[in-house]
Amino acid sequence: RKPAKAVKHAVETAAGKVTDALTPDVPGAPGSAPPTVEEPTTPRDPLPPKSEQGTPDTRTPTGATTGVPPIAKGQQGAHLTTAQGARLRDTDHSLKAGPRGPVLLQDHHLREKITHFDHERIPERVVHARGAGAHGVFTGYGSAEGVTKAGFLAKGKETSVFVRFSTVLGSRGSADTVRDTRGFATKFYTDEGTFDLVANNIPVFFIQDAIKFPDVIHAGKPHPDREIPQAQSAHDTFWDFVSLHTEAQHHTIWNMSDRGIPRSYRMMEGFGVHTFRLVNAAGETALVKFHWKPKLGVHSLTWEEAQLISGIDPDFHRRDLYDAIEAGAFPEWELGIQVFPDTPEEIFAGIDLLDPTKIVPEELAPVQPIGRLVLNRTPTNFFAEVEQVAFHPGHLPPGIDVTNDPLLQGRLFSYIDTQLTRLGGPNFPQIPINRPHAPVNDMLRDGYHQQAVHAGVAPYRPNSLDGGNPFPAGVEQGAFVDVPVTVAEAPKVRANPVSFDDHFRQARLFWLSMSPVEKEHIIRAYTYELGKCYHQAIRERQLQSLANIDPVLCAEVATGLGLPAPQPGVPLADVAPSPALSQVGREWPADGRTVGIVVDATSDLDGVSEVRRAVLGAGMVPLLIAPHGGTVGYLPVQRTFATGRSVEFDVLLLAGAPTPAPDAIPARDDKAGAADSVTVDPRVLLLIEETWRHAKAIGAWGDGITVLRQARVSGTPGVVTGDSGPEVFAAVGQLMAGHRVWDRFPASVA
Ligand code: HDD
Repeated sequence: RKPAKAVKHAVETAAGKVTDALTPDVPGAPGSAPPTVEEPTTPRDPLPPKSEQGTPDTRTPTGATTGVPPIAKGQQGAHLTTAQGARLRDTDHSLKAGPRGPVLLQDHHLREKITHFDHERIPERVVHARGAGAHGVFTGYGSAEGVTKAGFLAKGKETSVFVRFSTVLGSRGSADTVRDTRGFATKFYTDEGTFDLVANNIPVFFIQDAIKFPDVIHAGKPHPDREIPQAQSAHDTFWDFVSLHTEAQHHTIWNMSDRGIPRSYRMMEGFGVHTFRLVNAAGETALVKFHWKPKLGVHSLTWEEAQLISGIDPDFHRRDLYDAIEAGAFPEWELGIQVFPDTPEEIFAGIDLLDPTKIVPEELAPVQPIGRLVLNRTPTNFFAEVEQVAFHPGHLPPGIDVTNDPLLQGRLFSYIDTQLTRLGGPNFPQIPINRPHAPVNDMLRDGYHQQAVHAGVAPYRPNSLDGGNPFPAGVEQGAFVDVPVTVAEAPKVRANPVSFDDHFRQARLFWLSMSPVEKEHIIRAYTYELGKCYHQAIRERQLQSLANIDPVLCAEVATGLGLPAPQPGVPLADVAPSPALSQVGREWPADGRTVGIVVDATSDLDGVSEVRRAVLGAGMVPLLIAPHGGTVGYLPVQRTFATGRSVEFDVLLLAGAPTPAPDAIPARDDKAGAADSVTVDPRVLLLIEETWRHAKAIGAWGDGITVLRQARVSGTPGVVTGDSGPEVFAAVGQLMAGHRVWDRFPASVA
């Protein structure tokens, strides 16, 4: 593990005090290191090449490694040139007939520069437009060898990967923390061909048949007349769809749960959703579902945090991913599989494995770990890598095959089709980020943006002109062989199996598996979203679905909407809860969490310095929040009362009692601190109020204890005090393992 960035920048003085702080993520922010950029002078030697910035290798020879082009390019040569390589004398003035005259059409550089700029954008993805990505490495455990011959899962085998996380509904510039499903797409550059596991953070999907995908997305996207709301499901068309297509109810209850607002991409599970078919070296098959399990556990924001962050830091998740990797806190997941026998019925424990709206509870089929993913490198160029990466659920290596899940079957068509428009033609696999690491030897030729200069005259086979090459491979040469599954003789129909008709059982299973506080959040989310709908009929129809899931859920939401709760329209399913679905009640590592420390000139600075060291030592990030930028004593400040907001911190420590600045917004009367002589800056009181409301731990020592009293939170759950900073941080650290102080949330339902 790399030393944390924070550690890298910390400087110890002779007295052993930490004098420099974590480099803030905003360049030029208080406390950041002074800029080291040199003023432009004369041509300099090119910088050493960065492999990712090289000119793409335009050949596709056998055995070529791809995605890591060799030659340097981009702001690294000494002299500016045109796209044709002619050196330029001036790029700031267009060619004119005299300094005050008209611009001349013959100015090629002007036209080339503007034309290229005019075409810099490509169409955003029709779904999952907003995302962030990172490179990493996957290491197989070897534990899957009994069920699949896929070489990248062999024990100790390392494979390069690229992962892109995303939201579904919003545009490219939308906020990260909206309530939505998250995409979790992984490209494994295996030696046997690329494997794309195009997953989500929710294990089921809205619809059972891909033919409805345009419909559900039209319903979720902004209304076509005003193009609002952006990146939201809280509007009429979404709820119109999900209340009319009740197969969507299971996915929707996951969206309304805390899973819809993850704390970080690093703290999300991933699910392949569909059942896949694996085949081992002996040709035996098994059905499986893929799961990603995050090392840091599954954690979420509160809805109010998510909403505040959408304004305060719309790039919250993108920043978090980037910062964690740069700091050496590499995000990690285990890949696991649930394994089911490949029977002709494709049913396990009564659950239809071809129905993508159903899970198999982990209690019935445990998730067996088969490998580890570590993300350890941020992209060099967002457009080239994150924007241009193209996934496809049909990119499969030998040993992994598809099933007849009708949603998966439709996806197999859609992903290649969408790239033709988005990436401008059929040669997108030649874009560096998409190039397989396995040797490519295809007979695909020509087309827009062809990068290869194919030699030879016979791109067909058999041929006698190019030596007969290429030859088909057999199983012994590692060929992908479609599993010869028997297809039942059946009439051609537009219909689903009857087993797909059960739309409420598993939504109820999910509801019953939640802790009281998670249930409360679900109730509030439904009440909020339906409260944003304009049409009464849609609310009433959705309430009917909630009644079919659970009468308590329905009654609570109905009360919030001021509507009567309908009776269940179907018999309530008799299901056992699945404890594995709850996010509450376990303890997890707190790596990479952010600790806000309020200080002022009167604070115990040596104590603060010690706490900073302890926080860094625990793999977390300390951020000092002070009345002003610069330094407090010898300690550099990262956030001021003007720039800091509670949502950025996972916990808050108070080491001082900052008094209001002359221009501060006056404190509310009821917070005026009647009991204490010192009046605390109201922005600090707001920090505490929000931190408390969002059920995050708070700690204080010294004068900070006075502040707790003024904020009227002393003695409440998850608020700890002590004689020294390190003592308080140790107690707060324990609370962080549970993610939040759950006792602080009201829970009206059992
Ligand atoms: Fe999809 C993108 C995940 C159903 C059609 N999908 C896309 C991405 C993810 C998923 C993570 C973003 C990939 C990236 O980062 O570039 N999609 C899923 C999952 C599904 C699912 C887990 C159900 C289990 N998708 C689905 C269906 C269809 C599509 C049923 C169409 C019939 N999805 C697309 C697409 C996208 C896409 C239009 C948009 C951009 C792209 O493919 O490359 O083809």
